[in-house]
Amino acid sequence: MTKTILITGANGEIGHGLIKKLAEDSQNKIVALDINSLDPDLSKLTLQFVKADILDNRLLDELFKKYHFDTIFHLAALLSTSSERDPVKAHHVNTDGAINILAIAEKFARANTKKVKFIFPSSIAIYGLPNLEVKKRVGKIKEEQYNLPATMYGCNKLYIELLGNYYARYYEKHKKSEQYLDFRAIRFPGIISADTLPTGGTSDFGPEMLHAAAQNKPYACFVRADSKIPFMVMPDAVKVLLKLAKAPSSSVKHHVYNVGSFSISAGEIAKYAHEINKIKITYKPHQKRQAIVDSWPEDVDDSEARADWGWKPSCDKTKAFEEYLIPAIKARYG
Ligand code: AKB
Repeated sequence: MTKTILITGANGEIGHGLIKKLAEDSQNKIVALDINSLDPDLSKLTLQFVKADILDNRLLDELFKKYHFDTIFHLAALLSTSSERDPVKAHHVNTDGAINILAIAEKFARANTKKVKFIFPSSIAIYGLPNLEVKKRVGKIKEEQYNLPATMYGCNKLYIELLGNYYARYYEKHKKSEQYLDFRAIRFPGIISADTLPTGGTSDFGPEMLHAAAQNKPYACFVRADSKIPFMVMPDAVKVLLKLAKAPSSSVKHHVYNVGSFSISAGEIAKYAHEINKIKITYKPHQKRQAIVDSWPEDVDDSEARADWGWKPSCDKTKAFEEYLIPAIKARYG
């Protein structure tokens, strides 16, 4: 059956992987929205590309009227480091952008008596561990623990999770047995892609180090070697978004899930980078960025996602580096 899908922030890292995967099924009609131009090879995979601001309500309204979206992947956001540089702007882009689109999606779902799926990439940034001792002790964090973010980005993501929950439940109340806005969120770890580099995140030291090695450039890492957080490779990030979007409502028992793959320190990533090229890697911790990474959990407990809708990453740590990242990044830079 044909599905119309809206992807916001389509030209970002996840957007790249997601558009390519969704376009493999000709039944998926993709409308992509981004404030920047979309790469031409992606643009041709979409029904329409709209260059616009996520805060442009009138335009969003028109798009909903025209396409009657079945599913929305709301990817548009400023990442954690960019958000710390301009917290007020981050608040506007991240939370105002989200409430606009949530409210419009719900309005159209209700007006057309049609269920709309809203898939939202939240983040491990919603967690805020008070110190390294607690971080070590907690280990694999559960969804309900330490929801006290240290960053504006984390606050924004946590609030959007709550907004999604609000809109989904609010409309349950208004139309007893039907839930129009089907809000589903994933708390992503850091993501590493062989094809693209992130901009403005704090988990960026992982992908940056590997891509620097492939270009034979020295790398000054902005966190200590022992800084450890969970990561996932891009193909698994796309896989989990699609898996959650496809899961039957009966198996999605919560609005928000942790999803894990592997946990790794900057020092361990450096060892893998050296398998690409023996570049010089130094550690020059940036006070604010280090504090952000220290406040994020070492790993996530994703047993709910595994039990409820069968989440299972394709890559463990060894497979992620030896079979995907190292060969693909080497190939990318020749
Ligand atoms: C960031 O570093 O801001 C993101 C994230 C962990 O959500 N990659």
